[in-house]
Amino acid sequence: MTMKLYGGGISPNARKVRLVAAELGIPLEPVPLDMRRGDYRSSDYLAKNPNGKIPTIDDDGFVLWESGAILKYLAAKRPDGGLVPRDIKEQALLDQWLFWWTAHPEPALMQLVVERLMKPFLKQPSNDVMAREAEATLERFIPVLNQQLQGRDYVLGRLSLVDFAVAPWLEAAPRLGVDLTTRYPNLRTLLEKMRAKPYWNATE
Ligand SMILES: N[C@@H](CCC(=O)N[C@@H](CS)C(=O)NCC(=O)O)C(=O)O
Repeated sequence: MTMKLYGGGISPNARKVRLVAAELGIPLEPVPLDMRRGDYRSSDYLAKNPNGKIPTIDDDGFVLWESGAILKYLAAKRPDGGLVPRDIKEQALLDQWLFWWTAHPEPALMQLVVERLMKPFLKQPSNDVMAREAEATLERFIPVLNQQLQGRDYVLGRLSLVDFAVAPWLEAAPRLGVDLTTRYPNLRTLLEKMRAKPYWNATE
């Protein structure tokens, strides 16, 4: 049975999943959810993901949420796919960058999604203080990634899950009122490399 992916559209977290699945040749059956219709909070969907967030996958009855966990699951299904290093120290570095990304830059970017996309979409007032705090967090942490990419093609040197966690957010950043690719040239180069993947546009 084809693996189902709940949620999609412009969500960078859902896009991570589509991109890794495409890189690994894992077919996905998209199950679109409409936030305005309340699909994220329907009892059927909350039974799969009690957070009422996307993405969630259903692999023949095995349900998994949290995009980072989903990426690791997909990679584990294709151990020869090359997206997780075999060496345990390199694996630990992959986890370091994945956890770092989801602990620091991503929540700040998510805050900007809430203030600058979701609230206007739902016709709710935005909170400028929260948005500025998110920008300050990005100012602190994004240079760390830019530095890591100095002299490297990808975050770990070779293509890995980390690049798929980061790149959809770099692409989404201008819509959130932050430009991470003009100010940080190594991030721009990374995004250009990811955009050159043959499946990039088809997974939008
Ligand atoms: N840490 C979660 C974040 C999931 C998340 O916040 N998804 C957003 C879309 S990118 C969402 O569902 N937002 C709706 C909401 O928060 O109600 C993951 O990586 O899967």
